[in-house]
Amino acid sequence: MKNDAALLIVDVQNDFCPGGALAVPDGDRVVEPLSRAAGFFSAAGLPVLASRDWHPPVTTHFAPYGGAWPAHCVEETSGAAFHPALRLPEGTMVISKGNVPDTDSYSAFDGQSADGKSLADLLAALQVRHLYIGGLATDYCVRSSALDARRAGLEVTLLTDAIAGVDIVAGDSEKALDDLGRAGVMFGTVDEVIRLISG
Ligand code: VGL
Repeated sequence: MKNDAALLIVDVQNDFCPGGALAVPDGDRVVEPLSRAAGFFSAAGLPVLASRDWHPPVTTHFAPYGGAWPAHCVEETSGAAFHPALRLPEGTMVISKGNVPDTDSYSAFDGQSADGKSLADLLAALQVRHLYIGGLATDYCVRSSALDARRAGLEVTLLTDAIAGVDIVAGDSEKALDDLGRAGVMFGTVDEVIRLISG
C-alpha cells in the first residue's frame, strides 16, 4: 500500500457541468470515476481534497468586468455547489479559490481550506508526495493545478478517465496533456491507480 498518496478533485461543480453557466462538454462524465476514486482513497486512509471555484459576484475573471468568462461559480450559489452525484467522503478537505476579485486562480494551489491553509501547506502536513488529480477542466484548472503540483515537487498522476476539457480552441485539452507530460506528470485510469496503490 502506497501511503504517501492523496486525491485532488478539481472543480466538479454544477456550473462546469451540463446545464451550468460555463458547462464543460460532457463534464459530468467525471463524477462516477471520481466518486469511485474518492471512496477508495478514503477507505485506504488516504486524504481526499476537493477544490472549488468560489468567486465573488464582481471579479475581473468575469467578462462584464474585463475577464474571459461568463459569470460562474459565484460563492454560495447553486452553480458553485459540487455536482449532486459527486460522493465526497467524510473528512474531504475543501479548497476554495478565486475568491480574490482581481485574480483568475485557475490552480487549486492558489486556494485555501476553510481554516485558511494553503493546499501546499496541507499536503506537506499530511506528508503527501504523490498527488492523483482529476476533474474540470483539463485545459484550465486541472492543467494549472497539476503544473503547480509539479512545481511544488510532488509526483503527479492525472486520472485520464476522470477529466474533461472546455476546448474553446479545438485541441486545447490535447495540448494541455502534452504540456503536463513534458512537466513529468504521469497518466493512468482510476482503475489502474486503484490497483497500483492497493498493490
Ligand atoms: C475553469 C474556466 C474558467 C476551470 C475555471 O475550472 O477549469 N475554467 N474558470
